[in-house]
Amino acid sequence: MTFRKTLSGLWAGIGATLVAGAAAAQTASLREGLEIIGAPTPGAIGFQPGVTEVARDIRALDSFLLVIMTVIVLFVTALLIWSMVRHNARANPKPATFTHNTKIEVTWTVVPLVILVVIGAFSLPVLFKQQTIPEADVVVKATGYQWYWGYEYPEHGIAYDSFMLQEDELAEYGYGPDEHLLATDTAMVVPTGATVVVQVTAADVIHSWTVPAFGVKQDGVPGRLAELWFEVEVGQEGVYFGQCSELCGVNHAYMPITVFAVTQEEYDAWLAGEAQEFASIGNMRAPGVIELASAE
Ligand SMILES: [Cu+2]
Repeated sequence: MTFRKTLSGLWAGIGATLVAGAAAAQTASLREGLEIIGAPTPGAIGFQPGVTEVARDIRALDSFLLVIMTVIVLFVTALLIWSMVRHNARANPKPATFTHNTKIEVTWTVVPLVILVVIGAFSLPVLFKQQTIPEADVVVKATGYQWYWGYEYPEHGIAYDSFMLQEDELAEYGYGPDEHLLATDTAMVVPTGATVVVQVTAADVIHSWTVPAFGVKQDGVPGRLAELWFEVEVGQEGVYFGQCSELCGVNHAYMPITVFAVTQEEYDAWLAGEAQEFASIGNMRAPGVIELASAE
């Protein structure tokens, strides 16, 4: 580890401690009124609830593909069984000698082609919807670090880091033991009913910002600024969890993502409070973060 890195780590530590104190108070008060919606359920095999249009589209696409896959599996299995019964050595002692059948060959080329076109016709619009970034109401920058996430609200001069809570810290922040490995000390806060654009990047290695209930996943690549968007439906105010989804080192499993989706009024109040807290501590930031920001 170089001296600069050590120094930057120290600064990050001091900054994080001060900011965590301020942000934790804000976060704790927001947490009280929020139900946990986007979380994994032990033993479940389905998706987490989808609270954005894209997430619901993805779930619909998945159900649609499951139907097509089931039909194909049943058809192929039936064909195999029929062929084993009908064409085994006992039932069919003298095998046929022909090697080509134009009708069948055309059929097994055209039918899969049609199936793929049908699948594409339903999946490409969802992909385009996901990848076409609309005009943002709220912009948040998410930076992946080994091993935590940093959030910035560039329009409001707010920046803080978000660390996973240890088991003995959960209760203090309003979480239960089930939220261990999911809950973080601070959270990304977004309003419902607004288009949120998240700029995703990373400071060291590749990470990936993912929240299943929003139907979003985007790699954060050092030196690049990628974007994703979501709009949490009004009425779906709650806590949503995600995970870093790109293997990024030894503590990859310990850099979860917490998002609070709150009403516009709560969001505005939080912004005002956060901005004040940051002004009062003189916008202390880790030099590493400042370098990254000014490099853009
Ligand atoms: Cu990671």
